[in-house]
Amino acid sequence: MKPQRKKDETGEGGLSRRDFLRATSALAAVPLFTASGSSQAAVPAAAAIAAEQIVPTCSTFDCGGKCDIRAHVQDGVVTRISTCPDNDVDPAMPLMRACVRGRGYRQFVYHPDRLKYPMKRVGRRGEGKFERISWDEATTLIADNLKRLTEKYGPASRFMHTDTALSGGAFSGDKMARRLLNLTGGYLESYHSVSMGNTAAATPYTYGTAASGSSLDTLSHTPLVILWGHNPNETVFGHTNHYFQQMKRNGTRFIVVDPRYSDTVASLADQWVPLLPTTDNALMDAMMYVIISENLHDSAFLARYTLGFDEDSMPEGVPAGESLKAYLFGQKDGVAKTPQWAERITHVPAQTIRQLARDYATTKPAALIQGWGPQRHICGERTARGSTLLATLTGNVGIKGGWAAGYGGIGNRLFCADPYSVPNPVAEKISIMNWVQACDDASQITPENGLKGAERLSGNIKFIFNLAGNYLANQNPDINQTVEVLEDETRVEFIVVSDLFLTPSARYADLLLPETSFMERWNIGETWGTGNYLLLSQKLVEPEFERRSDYDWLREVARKLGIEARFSEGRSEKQWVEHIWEKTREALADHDLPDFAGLCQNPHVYLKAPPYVAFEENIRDPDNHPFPTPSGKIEIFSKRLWEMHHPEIPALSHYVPAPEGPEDALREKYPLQLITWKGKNRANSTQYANPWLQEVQRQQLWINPLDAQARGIHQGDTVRIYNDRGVVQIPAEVTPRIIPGVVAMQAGAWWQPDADGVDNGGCPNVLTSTRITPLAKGNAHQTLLVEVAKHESV
Ligand SMILES: Nc1nc2c(c(=O)[nH]1)N[C@H]1C(S)=C(S)[C@@H](COP(=O)(O)OP(=O)(O)OC[C@H]3O[C@@H](n4cnc5c(=O)[nH]c(N)nc54)[C@H](O)[C@@H]3O)O[C@H]1N2
Ligand SMILES: Nc1nc2c(c(=O)[nH]1)N[C@H]1C(S)=C(S)[C@@H](COP(=O)(O)OP(=O)(O)OC[C@H]3O[C@@H](n4cnc5c(=O)[nH]c(N)nc54)[C@H](O)[C@@H]3O)O[C@H]1N2
Ligand SMILES: [Mo]
Repeated sequence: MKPQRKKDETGEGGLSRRDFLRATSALAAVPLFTASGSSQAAVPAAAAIAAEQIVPTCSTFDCGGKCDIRAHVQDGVVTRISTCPDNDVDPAMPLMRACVRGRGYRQFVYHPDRLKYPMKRVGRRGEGKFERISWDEATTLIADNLKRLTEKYGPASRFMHTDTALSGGAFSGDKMARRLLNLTGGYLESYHSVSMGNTAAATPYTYGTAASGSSLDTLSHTPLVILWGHNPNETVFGHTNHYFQQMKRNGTRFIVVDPRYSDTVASLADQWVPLLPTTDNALMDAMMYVIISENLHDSAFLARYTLGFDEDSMPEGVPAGESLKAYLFGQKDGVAKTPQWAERITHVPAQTIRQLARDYATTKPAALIQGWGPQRHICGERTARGSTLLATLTGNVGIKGGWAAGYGGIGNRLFCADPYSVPNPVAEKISIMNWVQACDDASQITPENGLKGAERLSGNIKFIFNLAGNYLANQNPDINQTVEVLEDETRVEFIVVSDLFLTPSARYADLLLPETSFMERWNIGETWGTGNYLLLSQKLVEPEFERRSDYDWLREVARKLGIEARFSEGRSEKQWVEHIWEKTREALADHDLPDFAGLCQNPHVYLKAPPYVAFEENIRDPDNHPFPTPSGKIEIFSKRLWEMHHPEIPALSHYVPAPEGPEDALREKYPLQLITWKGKNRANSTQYANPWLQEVQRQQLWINPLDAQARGIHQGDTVRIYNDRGVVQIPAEVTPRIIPGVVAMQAGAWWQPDADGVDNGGCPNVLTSTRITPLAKGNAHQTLLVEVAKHESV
């Protein structure tokens, strides 16, 4: 349910889309055309062969871009994937050419390992042994278990797992499964986006809302962009590549702050500033120290719009010495947050810090854009808020060409309507970080560690729907601990997984169902990040074998539960998609959208919204548009955080050493920090098995030559990466693209444990920790210490 989740988290959920719309839409007509005569001329019996159709469509996975892909379909088979050709480019629109993942979709959809039949577990849970059953048996098993477990344990024993693979589409099986559960008593919901939940929770303490992103077209004349732990060359995030490449050509200077020399550094950066992971706040603190001591801050802006900069602008009831200035100059702790101080912590040279601070503060406007990598850390909330303070100090909030914070989604984002959700009668919610505990011993979950809406849970999770997700095992932190709980069949009693492949999570299914792929279904693709358009995801080919869409079998389950009519409202999958489109047309009436038949003719619907600068009104007219914070101002110092009296949730977002960070004593045993990144060849673990994409990038451990040398590791050697939680074994890529003291591997590789539990797939979650972030109660996949050794020496 990512679109909803992101909508809610960015504070957009309660706002009518129409409130934001001020301009009309443009409809880029992209004809559905057939191949030219010349290509057919090469085929001898041209007349006997059905003409190739080139169908514009999009996938609905969870990567930020919904690219313009063109499927070549002939005789019911997708024969080739191409992308928007040069002669079909709408110059008024950002270009969304298919990336390497999009180009490889045929190898995903036609992969011989795809699941073909419904199957039920026959061995121990997790052993991976299944036998084929009929759909009738499968849906009876689901209906019977739902009835039995609900009667015995209540609806709050039913859980829908994180499943982002379909979150780029307006319609999906997981959305309809939630509907089914809600129509039959409800289910235990989880909150927190593992993607950006720490940013979403922290940003409102500065601005009153997390909806802090502007549209990228407002940056066309920004002379300086700092991408802070942001790698959009790979992660896309909407139209980033289109705009950033254009800006680069027009002379914008790009600086990238990242422990890794990412592909974005390679393609865009004029300067790379590597630092130790989790130390971003120290770098930010020192930048602020330089800016203030050199009088480069925007005093007029601070005086008019903010609270907490110095002792004269503090909220009432807070003792002296707590302002930003007092902290930076060490008024209380005697430590001035100088570049030298930060150099020791971050490993960024003091002179680089000074220059970075001066460049950011003296270039007007400047945009410091933070990705979500830095906030997927145990200190992620503070890092997210840190960038809001830098933007505030330099007066880059609410102005064209500036940038207020990390990506919170643009405030004028357009989504499809939601006519399918029904309220959940179960009030209690757990953090996504609590789910394993809720399967193991729910009595341990309290409001302090993540429970909302109740003081206690009534019992454990007994039933799990895991549809289009690999979070049951592969993507959840600390896999070994997770699967130990899942393997105990007396805890969770029934697990339904639907996927296209036998993934590491699917191995823990009691019932494993083969879903259709996006090419075999109807949907509407929605963007996230800074994209703002809708695309029809057309059904291109018929499903093969016994593959069925989740909605289709859910309908059968609903029938067996006696609620089919209420569940389906008589609509087929395509009819739901049509219905969603009609409701979207009503909600976006100003956009003059085509009807569904028109959409099928011209499947690319660009919703042109005017350039959007977050907080523009609050800055232009603060008297009538106060910030939605308690004080109505930008809160550099947050009294709400202050009142939490929590050492890891400071009222200012200053540096606090992270557990399993570079200052942890555990470094004696595990001296290297491990980070992961989202690579170009898959969306999380989706497409892991795609052979073309495996050729694009192998799963390797990036290790700096200094760290490799100290361990006798050479290029390509198999290395063991280990800590108290597990062992991973993959080849080493010895490269200066990673800062000394840090190693990195791509997220999303499939876990492949051998008999000793050593993972040969390169799944970082064998090593990651389940530590919960203090404010958001969220995930910290990126904060961990490991040691690395050449294979033979262990
Ligand atoms: N190709 C591709 N695109 C994707 C995805 C994918 O798997 N593949 N996944 C999608 C999803 S679900 C999401 S949530 C987004 C995620 O988007 P992001 O969270 O922004 O992506 P990441 O690659 O995790 O992190 C961005 C960068 O942060 C750096 N980083 C890590 N730790 C630190 C730190 O402590 N400080 C600093 N300054 N930098 C740090 C990493 O090296 C990385 O280059 O991407 C989406 N797009
Ligand atoms: N170490 C580490 N772990 C991480 C992260 C990290 O940065 N580092 N990032 C986290 C983040 S931000 C996210 S969003 C999560 C993502 O974790 P998940 O939400 O689990 O996403 P995926 O790994 O892409 O798994 C999606 C599954 O759906 C399947 N699938 C694809 N299409 C379909 C379909 O049409 N129907 C069905 N039924 N199945 C389909 C795919 O084969 C795949 O197995 O991972 C998190 N885990
Ligand atoms: Mo994500």
